[in-house]
Formats: sequence, structure tokens, C-alpha cells
Amino acid sequence: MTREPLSIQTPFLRSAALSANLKNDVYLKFESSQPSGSFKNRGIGVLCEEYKIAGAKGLVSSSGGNAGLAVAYAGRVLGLPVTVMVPNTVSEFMVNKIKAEGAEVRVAGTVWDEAHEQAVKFSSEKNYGYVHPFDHPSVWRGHSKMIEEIAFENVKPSCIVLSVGGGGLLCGVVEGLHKVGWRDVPVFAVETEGAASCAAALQAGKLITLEKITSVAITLGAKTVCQQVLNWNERHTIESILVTDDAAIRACKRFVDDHRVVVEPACGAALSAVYDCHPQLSKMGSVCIIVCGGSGTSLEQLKQ
Ligand code: PLV
Repeated sequence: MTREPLSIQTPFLRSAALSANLKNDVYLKFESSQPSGSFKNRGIGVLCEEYKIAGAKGLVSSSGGNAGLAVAYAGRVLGLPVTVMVPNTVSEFMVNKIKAEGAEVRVAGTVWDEAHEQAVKFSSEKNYGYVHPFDHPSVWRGHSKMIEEIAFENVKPSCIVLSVGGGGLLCGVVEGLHKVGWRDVPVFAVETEGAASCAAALQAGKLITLEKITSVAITLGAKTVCQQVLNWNERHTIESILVTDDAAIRACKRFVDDHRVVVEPACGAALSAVYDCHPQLSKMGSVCIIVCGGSGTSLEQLKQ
């Protein structure tokens, strides 16, 4: 192999199990197949390469886990040192994966927002490029490519279902829909009840900062979504769906049986909206779920 790819084209398949369950075609975009196990490789790969070209000495990120793992991966491929700030909710299982990519991991605070503050400070002290996990145009541009890949398959779903943390995936997907001329394809933005910063912002029409995160889906746990979510909401149909932690975990387990892939509850949130035939989806035709993935959950944790 020459240089390892920063991200790859992922499989796009119809799910027999989910289609039979919903009584409509359900397609899956397997972002769980990216090198670090989540869609993050796409946008973060783009941003890290830009920093490398601009001459950054290193990279620093703040993360609920997956963004950090994607930065660690990109840093190793690009030959840049990486420091990842994580809240203390991130499991040892995940911390070890980030370290295995050669990055330094520092625990900073109890939620992602606190780790973010530390990482911004660190980046200016050390002259490292700060890799924001969701609020950066290059990150959105990188994520948007997954929609171009779907359009290339000549399947136009009637809607997209995805999970929302800080909204980077959502902004990238909507950008991609506009790029391929699918402005009429609505997006269902799924969150768990204890991490519903997107639902709050969409309802209020302005950014709302949650007091705390109470969901097990820690990688959905940004207390405020990015402003770009509200900007897109003025030009694109975005509907919010809330699910329980239990439903998200149940969906992860069913997904292991149906598709032999372990994903995090963050991804289980989007899957559960379809497994549980959410009423908002009943008025739609075919559905495409972005299987955003996530490397932070072991099979053992899912069972517990
Ligand atoms: N996770 C971010 C933010 O965490 C992180 O640092 O890893 N699905 C998975 C598996 C994720 O890891 C994330 C984000 C999302 C969905 C949501 O993506 P977003 O933040 O772009 O909406 C606090």
C-alpha cells in the first residue's frame, strides 16, 4: 500500500431485515466501515490534511471518542503528533484505541464542552492545528462526500435518517444533498432524550445550551449544536426525532444479529428510529440510514 487512505468509499446496501420490518425499502450507508470505524474519517481527514499542508506542527482535538480516534489515525498517516482531550466519561476501551494510533490522550473535564475549551487553549500554546469534531466547513465538506457516493448508485431515497451530536454529520449530509440536487430529500435528525441539543435548537429557532448530558450515548453529548444546523434549517427540511437510551441500545443489539456489525448507542439512535417504525417515518417512502458507526462500545458493554 502507498499512503493509507484518510477515508474510504463505504458500502451502500439495502437491508432485507430493516426493509421487512418497516415495510418499505431501507438502505444503509455503512460509515462504520471507515478506517477508524465511523464517518469522522471523512471530514476530519480533509481538515487534518489542510493543517498538514499549512505547516502545522501537530494536531489537537477534543472528543467524545470517535473524532479523537479519527484525528489520531489521520495524524499517524500524515506524520503529525496528535493530542486528544477527552471527558472522563470516555471508556478505557476507547482511550486505548486512540493510544494505539500513537496519540497522547488527556482527560479534561466531565463533558465534551470542557475538553473543547482545554483543546483550544492547548492549540494556541503549542501552535497545533485544532481539529473541531463538528463545527468546521472542511469537516462538513468531507462528510458531504457520502451523499455523492449514494447518488452515484442511482438510488434516491425519500429521506435520510441520521444521528446528531454537535451537528457536523447533519450539516455535511445536507451540504451533500444540495450538491447532488436532492434539495427535496428531508433529513430526520435523531438524538437520545438526554442529549437533545438539536431538538431544542430546532424548536426554539436559536441555539440552546443544555444544562447537562444524561444520555449513555456520550458521543452525541455536545451541549450546543453548531449554528450551521440552524442556517440549513432555513433552507432544508430537517425534522427532529427523539429516542430513549434503551431503544438505542436495543437497536445496536438487533443490528449485530441483522448485519454483524457492532456500533455505538450514538448510531443505535438513528437505527432505533427505523427499527421502532417511528410515526414520522410512516409517511415516507424508502429510507436511507447513515450507519455512523462508532468504536467506543464493546460487545460486552452492549450486553450489560
Ligand atoms: N461524536 C463526536 C462528538 O462527541 C466525537 O467527538 O466523537 N455518531 C457517532 C458514532 C459519533 O461519534 C458522533 C460524534 C455522532 C454520531 C454525531 O456527530 P455530530 O457531532 O457531527 O453531530 C461529543
